[in-house]
Formats: sequence, structure tokens, C-alpha cells
Amino acid sequence: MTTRQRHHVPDAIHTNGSASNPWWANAVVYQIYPRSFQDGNADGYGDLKGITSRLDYLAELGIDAIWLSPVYRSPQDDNGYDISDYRDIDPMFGTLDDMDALVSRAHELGIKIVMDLVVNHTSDEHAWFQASRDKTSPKSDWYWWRPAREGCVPGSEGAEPNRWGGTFGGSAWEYDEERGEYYLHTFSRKQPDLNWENPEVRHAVYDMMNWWLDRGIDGFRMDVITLISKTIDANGRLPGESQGLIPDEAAGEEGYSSPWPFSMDGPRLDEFLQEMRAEVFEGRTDYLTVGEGQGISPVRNEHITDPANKELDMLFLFDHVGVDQDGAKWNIGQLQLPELKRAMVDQQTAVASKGWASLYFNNHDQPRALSRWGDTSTEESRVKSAKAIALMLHMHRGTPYVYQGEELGMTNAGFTALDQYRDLESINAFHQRVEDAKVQSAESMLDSLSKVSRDNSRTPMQWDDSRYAGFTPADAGVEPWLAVNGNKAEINAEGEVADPESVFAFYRKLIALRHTDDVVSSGSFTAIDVDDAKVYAFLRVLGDRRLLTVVNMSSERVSLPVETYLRLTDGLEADKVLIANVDIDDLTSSVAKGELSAWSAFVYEI
Ligand code: TEU
Repeated sequence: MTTRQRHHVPDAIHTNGSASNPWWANAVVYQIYPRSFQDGNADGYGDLKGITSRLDYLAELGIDAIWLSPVYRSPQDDNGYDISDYRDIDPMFGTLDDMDALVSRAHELGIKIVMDLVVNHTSDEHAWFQASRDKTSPKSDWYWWRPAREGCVPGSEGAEPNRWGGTFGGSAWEYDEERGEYYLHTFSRKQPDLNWENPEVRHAVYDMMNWWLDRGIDGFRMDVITLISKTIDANGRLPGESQGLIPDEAAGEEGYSSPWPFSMDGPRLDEFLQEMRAEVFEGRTDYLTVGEGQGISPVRNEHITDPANKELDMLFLFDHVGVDQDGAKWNIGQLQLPELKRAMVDQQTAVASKGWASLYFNNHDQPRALSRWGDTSTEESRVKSAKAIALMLHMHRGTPYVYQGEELGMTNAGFTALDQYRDLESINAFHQRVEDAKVQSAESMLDSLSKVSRDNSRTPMQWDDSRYAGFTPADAGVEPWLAVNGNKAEINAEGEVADPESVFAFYRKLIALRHTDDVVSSGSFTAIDVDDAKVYAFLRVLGDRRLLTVVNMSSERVSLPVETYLRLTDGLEADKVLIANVDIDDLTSSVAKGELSAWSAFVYEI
């Protein structure tokens, strides 16, 4: 059993119930989207055996844990985020034995396995929901069922209980003929929201969580967990019900209003999270709970992740990954760096003394940050900006998350036609916005999709430059479920793992730095020159050690901002540069002139 030594983390952090400091305080977590990671049986879909076959690659990268997007039994309406059996593996991914084998091999390599927990909703094909369709069943109020709007014929146009829209298009209410009522679905109509007000629902979830932890997994990433507590009145009625419809003016450009203001960070969220912690995690150690935190502010993050409140270890926040979208997903604009810096600073400042930060720019829902905020116009700028973005993120205080392919410098898909997309959110949004609401032209929407569709991050992992990038065997006789990116020849693991100048090698150095350097894992964070439009600079301090991180987040040669320059007036000593994405001599000469070349990034001990 070779488990890597965990670097001791000073008590300044906090414990998560275990005797020692939490393992995740100086760890790096790698997210796998199983459908696109490695196809182990040549059917065009990724699977568990494929993942197991690639664990040595992840051990080489140096990561400490894997967040596995859902592999449970599912109709795959939302690629597994619609679960029909929490205690079984979907045959497309393999079996429970394959899951046990993956966990066992990962543990041998010192890598923990964190599963995705999707319990704001189930699939409509889950036995719980099917039972709930019968008003007389014991599960009749396990979901949010409501009659048609007063005075309307159930099932007729406009008879929905209110005007909420589902995240994936259409009304958030679906009429069920058998029950004669509507059920709420914050996401797709095949993802009915569970009623967390019902203690039977909560305890069924906790039982399932304990079943998985007892089976040997190491924690959960909790899907939209901050949506589970809905805002209801004293009579258990949803907003707008007692006055009929939510007023028309509340409806957005597509004719619906969002349920999220009534479900994000709801009134009982802290209570539910504390109950879950008590029922599932109390007495356990060395686990990780990370929640997806829609609607959670940095200040609320501090409360939820403060160990004294016994809720979650950390959360994924959203302010920073929305700074270029002004609240509208499909209208992505040019990044204004000071806005990103302020969002990151707010998150870091809020947890300066207690609580914790997750650090991410990429996941299976976000477009590739390199395409979004980097420069992929040339191979040189792609590699250099990938390293710059990585260094900027990984030098913050918190737990970094690497999304599959990010460590290779993979880019957005480059799709130009609707039939290349598979994500229901993208396809539904195209039809709703272009054909129904007519708020975007087809050309404009295809441009939006090319920039922000979730499929941009879901193209098959690029292992080599063979026909299907080594994801599916070239002679499999089947195509991967989603097209391989056309740049597989330039960007693939086979070409990068052995190359000391590759993006992969740079991620490996950043991960090693977090394992070995206390300042990186637990030093304080202070940003400087926050208003500078091109350079992001910040200090990490622990005891008498001070690390200065400087990143030119632009394609231009720039002058060092004042505060940053003043800390470097003595020039750079090569042995104090902990990591850099440029040749040290070039860096030294640029800094001596008070300048930085495009996408230069470095960490300097001052
Ligand atoms: O994501 C929630 C969520 O809001 C994302 O779907 C994303 O913000 C979306 O693209 C909105 O534009 C979680 C999962 O990460 C996502 O994959 C699921 O589709 C969703 O929940 C429903 O389970």
C-alpha cells in the first residue's frame, strides 16, 4: 500500500472532525466526467474500467482525489444527473464490482474517490417518483406536486401553478396525467425536485450516502445542494401560489421567471446540511464534502464552510465564473480582469480566518477557461496562457480542482452546427431562444454555443493523436458519443507527459508545490494592484516567508503595476523564483525593465 505522505498542514487551517488537519487543505482534486474520459469497452462512451486503466496517469500528475461525475443508473437525459437508482451503476459505465475495483486501485495509489451526489432531484424513472405519482402512496409528498392554477383545466396551456421556467427550457412544471397534478423540476422535466421538507426524503438520502461511504468512497461533491430548501409560506405554499401567477412582469425574455430566487440558499439550508453532517459524517474522518453553491455569497460561504457550524468542508461558488456574462449565460463578453480579481479577492477575504475556498475555473458545465480567458491563437500563446491561468488559480489559498484535459491545455470544441451538440441545455436553449422566444438569431446562438455550451468541456479526453485521440480505439467501428476536438494532434497526453515544457508538466509542478510548501497551502492572501487591467499580483504570507505571485493575463507586453514593481526593484534572484512559465533570464531582464512579456507568470520569494 503506497500512500503518499500527506504534508502536515499548520493548525491555522481547521479540522473536519478528524484528529489531524484535513487532508484536503493541501490537496488537489481532479474532476473526471466519466462519459468522456476513457472508453474501456470500445462502445464510444467512457466507463469505469477505462478510468481505472488511467489511474497511473493521474498518479503521475500528482493529484490527491478524484471527483467522479455521476455513474449511477440513469436514463441519461442530463448525462447522469438524473438518477434512477442511487445504489447501482449504470451499465454504460459498468458494474458495482467495477466501481469497487476503481476505488481499491485508487486507494493503492493514495488517491481518494469522491462521488457526485445529486439529491436536489431524481430521475422521473426513479422508483421513488413512480410511487409518488399515486396520491395515496406513502411517498405522495416526496416531490413538489401542485394542482393546476385555479380556474384552469389541468394539463391545458397556461394551467401551470406559476410561471417558473426550468433551467433546461420550458415550464418548471410538468403535468402528470396519472396523478392529475403538476410536479416541479428546476432542471429538465425528467428531473423532478425532491421535497426536502419531508424528513423521510432526507433520511432516505442519508441512508444512501452512508451506504456508499461504508462501501469505501471518500466523500461527495453535492450537486446544486444549495437549492434543496425551497422558500414556502406558513401554509407550505410556494411564492405566487396564493396570488395565482407570479406577475407577468416577473417573466424573463423567454416568457418564464426563474425559480432560483425561491430555491437558492433557502431558509432551512443550514439546518439540512447540519442534519446531513450529523447523520452521515459524524465520527468519520478523512472524507471530503464539497457542495455546488448556486446563489452563495462569499460571506455565506464562510458560514457554511466554518467547521464550527458542521455543514460542509467547501463549496463551489459562481461569482468569478460569471464575471464575463452579466448574469446572462448566452451573452458572454470579453473578460475584464479587475472584475475577476475582485470576485477572487472577495472569496479569499471572506475565508481568511475560518472557512475554506475551493479553487476552480473549469468543470463539465463551464466552457474551457483557456478558450474563454486565455489566448489560443497560436501554439505558443495557448501553452503560455494555459500555464499562466493555472499558476494564477493554484497560487490562491484553498483547494484547487483540475478538470479533465485542463492539465493538457485542451480547448473548446470548435463546433459550428447544432447537430454537433449533445447537451440538452444547449439544444433546448437553441430552440427556445431562436424559434420560440425569437430573442437570438440562429447565427448568434451558434456563436454563443461555441463559447459557452457545456459540450465545450465534454469532448473526449485527448490521450494521443490517433483517430479518436485514444479515447475510443480507432478500429472500434463506433464513433465516440461526442466528436473529438480537431486539435488532438497538437494537444494530447502522450505528447505532454514526457515533455518537461508541457502544460501537463507545469500542472505537475504546481501540484507538487502545494504538497510541499506551507505558504501555498495555508499562507494568508493579499492582493495588490487590484485595479490593474492586465496584471494579477498577490502575496501569500506565512510566518516570515512571503511569496509574490505575478501574472500578466494579457497577450501584450506590459509594465509592472506600481506596488508589484516596488517589491521587485532589487531585481530577481533566480533561486528565489519558485515557478515560472518563462525562461528565467528573459524574466529577469523584463522585470529589470519594469515589464512583463505576454502571459508571463511567476512566483517569487521576497
Ligand atoms: O449544475 C447546476 C447548474 O446550474 C449547471 O447546470 C449550470 O450552471 C447550467 O449550465 C446552468 O446554465 C449541476 C450539474 O453540475 C449539471 O451538470 C447538471 O445539469 C445540473 O446540476 C442538474 O443536475
